[in-house]
Amino acid sequence: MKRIMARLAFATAGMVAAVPLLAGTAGAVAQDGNCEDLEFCVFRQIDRDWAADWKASDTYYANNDYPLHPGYTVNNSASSVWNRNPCRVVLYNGINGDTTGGWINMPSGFVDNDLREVGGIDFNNVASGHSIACP
Ligand SMILES: [Ca+2]
Ligand SMILES: [Ca+2]
Ligand SMILES: [Ca+2]
Repeated sequence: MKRIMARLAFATAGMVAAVPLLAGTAGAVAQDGNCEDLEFCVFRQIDRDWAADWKASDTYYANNDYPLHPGYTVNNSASSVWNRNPCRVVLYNGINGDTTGGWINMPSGFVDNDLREVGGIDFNNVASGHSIACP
């Protein structure tokens, strides 16, 4: 299942070369460290432990700690992901939507429990932001 979804994500990655840069950090809803329906979540640990959860885009992880683990930055530390948002999410290696170091395109429902291998690449400990891209 994981492999199939990862392959799907990368099959579409080439078609979004011009990734829309959405305005990040809406921040209207507080993060609580619980990955719930409608949220996009990254996790510091493999197998989805230590969640950082969002309902909006955030292209700058350097000012985010894991809500239940203060002092542990989200930036360059995610090891698994779960997209529970109804829209596609693009996860960036770079801050402010920079795709230079790569990105992952994740349809709604996308799960990867170990970012050390996702779609043939190592995306462990590099994610620095995401955009939620609704049609
Ligand atoms: Ca939550
Ligand atoms: Ca942020
Ligand atoms: Ca990074």
